[in-house]
Amino acid sequence: MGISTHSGELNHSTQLTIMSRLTESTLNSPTPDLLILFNSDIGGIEKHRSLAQSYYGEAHGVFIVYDITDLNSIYNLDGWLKDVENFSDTNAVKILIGNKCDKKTNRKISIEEGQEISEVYEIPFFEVSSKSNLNIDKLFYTMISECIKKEHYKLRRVDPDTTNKKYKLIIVGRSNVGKSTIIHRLCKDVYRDTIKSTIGMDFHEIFVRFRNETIRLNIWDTSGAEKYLSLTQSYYRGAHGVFIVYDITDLNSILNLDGWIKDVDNLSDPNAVKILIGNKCDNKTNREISIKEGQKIAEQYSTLFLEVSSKTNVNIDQLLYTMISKVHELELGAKQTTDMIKLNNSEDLCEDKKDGCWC
Ligand SMILES: Nc1nc2c(ncn2[C@@H]2O[C@H](COP(=O)(O)OP(=O)(O)OP(=O)(O)O)[C@@H](O)[C@H]2O)c(=O)[nH]1
Ligand SMILES: [Mg+2]
Repeated sequence: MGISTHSGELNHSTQLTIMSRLTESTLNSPTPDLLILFNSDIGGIEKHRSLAQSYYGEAHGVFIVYDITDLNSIYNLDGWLKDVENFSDTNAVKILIGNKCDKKTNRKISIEEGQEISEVYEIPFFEVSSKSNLNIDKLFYTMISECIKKEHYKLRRVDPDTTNKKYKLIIVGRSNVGKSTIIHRLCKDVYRDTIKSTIGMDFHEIFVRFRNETIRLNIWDTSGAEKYLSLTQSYYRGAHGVFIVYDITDLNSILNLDGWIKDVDNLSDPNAVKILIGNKCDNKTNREISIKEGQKIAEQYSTLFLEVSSKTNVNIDQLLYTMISKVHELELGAKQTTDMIKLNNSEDLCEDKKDGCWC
């Protein structure tokens, strides 16, 4: 694959060296950027495969490339994609690329086939041609903006503080969907595989920095057991945000979502931010609920939506960031409305006191 870079156009013959050039440059860089995997010209590339494996851990983004004119180039794609999954950071941005899309007459792999592969591995997909400069800018723009977004979502945890800003959050959903493991990941940044089923309610407090402010988060982790339902119901009041969780590997976990969401609507503040979470998205082989189905449910109930994995730490930062920024946004909106009401009232007052007005 050729890539347009500041140093000029790189053509097909240089492709074998690009990866090592890139990886060499990452060696000297404190924050390595992107790792590019080429899946053509297999003989030479196989040698690089083990070299690549040692760089995955540091990469913020990985491009996995095949050649749309060469069927062989997708035969061992599975191996590369498995390597990426096993060796790279779960938060690294991955993009599948079908290169040489200018060579229409020699095409052996259709766009639809490329899309199918990308859907199986749940990564974005682009067809590009470096020769005719097709989609190259878009590809790099997508990669870089996704990498920046992921960095942006990281909220710094800080020591307890006497801040006045306190958000109450509550997490609900059927038993075993992974509520406690999500909260554990959010608060302690670790995954515990053997968490005991929650008895009644657990409380966690963390402090995070958000837009130059410290926010105290009071997080209530509820039990999904039927017998604790009325206890959970008594905790919605005053909550700024509610996480409603289901398990993407368990169809039963969405069956009674309606009940949970009705409780949230009836018992929490009308302005409470609601996020529907499809947990355990690492467990692709046992998936029973697709992303599209999750999105549809979220639309139906007017909630935000994210698929996460507390096990492999996928989208957990984004989850907390989204919740806090939405609560913050609403708070700001409410404050502006209050300020406007105050202003209007003072204008009324001003009208009343036309003579000798001092306001
Ligand atoms: N594969 C996978 N398993 C997970 C994930 N999150 C949680 N689990 C597993 O799901 C099981 C239930 O997790 P919990 O966090 O205890 O579930 P809960 O919703 O708090 O359950 P209750 O407290 O009984 O309401 C545990 O065995 C976890 O290891 C995940 O992201 N991926
Ligand atoms: Mg629990």
